[in-house]
Amino acid sequence: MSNIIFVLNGPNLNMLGKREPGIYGGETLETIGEDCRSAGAKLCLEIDFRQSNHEGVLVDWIQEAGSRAKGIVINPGAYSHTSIAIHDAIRAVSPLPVAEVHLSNIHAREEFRHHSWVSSVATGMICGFGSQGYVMALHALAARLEAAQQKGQG
Ligand code: CA2
Repeated sequence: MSNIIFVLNGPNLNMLGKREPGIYGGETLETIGEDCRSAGAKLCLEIDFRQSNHEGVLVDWIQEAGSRAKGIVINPGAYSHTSIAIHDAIRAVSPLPVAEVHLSNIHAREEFRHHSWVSSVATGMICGFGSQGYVMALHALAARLEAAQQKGQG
């Protein structure tokens, strides 16, 4: 079975590269997707890269990952700070490994961004390294998958 990783992106991330480059960098979401696919190819991961502005769509995709994927990388955008539905969806696919990623360091920004409902149910969280965080997350999931497959659990 192939090692499919869903890379999910939440609201407004389709605007990357068009506005606020000082906070989020100059890369577009399309080039982040290309970075993920080329890192995935080296790590023997098949990348399914998606973006939605809608909370319920992200919940549907997390549920779909529960049956089709070996892991999730998710940047839930502003839903990180508000969404119990995404928190519950991630719990529901446990023990599927989930890496939460933020381009910016959410702890160095406004107070309302300091709490994420996703972090407590994610396997781990990377923030503040820009688009490189997605590639770091893929490396972390690949290492975990490799360890599980060696133990016969993958
Ligand atoms: O740092 C991150 O990756 C965030 O998840 C980005 C979210 C923000 O709400 C989170 O607190 C942290 C924002 C998504 C991107 O929003 C844009 C808005 C205008 C122009 C470009 C991007």
